[in-house]
Amino acid sequence: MINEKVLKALNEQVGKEIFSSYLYLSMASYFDSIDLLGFGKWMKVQAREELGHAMKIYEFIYERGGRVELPAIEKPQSNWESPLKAFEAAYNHERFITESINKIYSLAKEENDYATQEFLNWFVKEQVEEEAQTELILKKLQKLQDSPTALYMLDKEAGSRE
Ligand code: OFO
Repeated sequence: MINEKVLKALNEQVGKEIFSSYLYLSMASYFDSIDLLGFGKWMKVQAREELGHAMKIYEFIYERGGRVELPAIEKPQSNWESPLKAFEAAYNHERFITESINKIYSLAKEENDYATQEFLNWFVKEQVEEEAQTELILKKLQKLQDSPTALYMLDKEAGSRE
């Protein structure tokens, strides 16, 4: 049976992952609305991955004999000043998620919940990737210096994400 405090934190994390998906879908909609369809696609792929993260935790909770209770999901922001600002927000959001995973990890350690620590190792690794891939695009956007050609190229590159 899963530890009650850890279960509560995991349930909250399911909500955070679903919110991540919601936020990235909102960013996809922002990019599609300004005809940056490559970034729009990138964000849609990301939104799907986030739902996958939520489901991974969902299944783990049931494997451990817990009960999933979904929290309320807040409305995501729907507009950004620029592609750069949207990616800045995406990068900051990933850092927030990393912190949240780390906190659950610490809690599982305190509660001697070895199974959850083992389970969270996948997320710890995944967050390294998620931060890195978002930061890479952010850095490229910072270097554009308002060049529409460079933005077009970067949009095209982002659109190749499967
Ligand atoms: Fe972006 O990794 Fe889940 O939230």
